[in-house]
Amino acid sequence: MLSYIAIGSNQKHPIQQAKKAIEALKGLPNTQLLKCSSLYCSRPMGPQNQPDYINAVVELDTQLSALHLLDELQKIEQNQGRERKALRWGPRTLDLDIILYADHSINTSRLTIPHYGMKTREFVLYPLFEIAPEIKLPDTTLLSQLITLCDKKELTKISDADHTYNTD
Ligand code: A4P
Ligand code: MG
Repeated sequence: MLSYIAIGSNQKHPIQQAKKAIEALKGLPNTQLLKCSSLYCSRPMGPQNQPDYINAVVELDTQLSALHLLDELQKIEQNQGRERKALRWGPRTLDLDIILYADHSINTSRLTIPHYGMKTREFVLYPLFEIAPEIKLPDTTLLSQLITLCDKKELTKISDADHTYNTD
């Protein structure tokens, strides 16, 4: 299954956190990391008294079920010191969200796919567009259409693209 994962960090050296997460994603069982967007810097969505975020999106080819993939992503978040606090959209060392999982629509207590915020977040849509400009959502909406409706705000690319990872 092709799946897209959004990476977000704004604590404890976010660039390093994002790079470390990409390395961890390369090591997921029964999974290959196929593409990785540039790293982007974005203004915080939610409380404004927190640092800017580093965001990126990766493309995985995985044999894991969506739930098993979520378990693995949460392990990576824990390994990188993720604390879950009551404050909604508060700062975090690492957030890994499943944006898309093939063309599946999933609505369970633990998983909503496509991710509930993906259609309007510039820090998800633009990195995703960089690596998968042709894709459609399960409801057949084109990503290219969503991009035209989403203001880029202050999103800036901070590193060169390194699209293809050799997983040998
Ligand atoms: N969950 C349901 N669907 C999914 C999914 N598709 N992928 C459940 C991952 N998890 C999913 O997540 C809470 C629960 O969501 C999980 O246990 C899982 O079962 P969480 O990571 O503990 O909580 P959270 O991420 O704080 O909550 P939320 O509401 O998902 O936050 P968001 O939407 O991820 O927003 N500003 C900028 N610029 N960049 C950012 O990346 N991120 C956030 C967090 C706020 N502001 C930001 C950014
Ligand atoms: Mg999350």
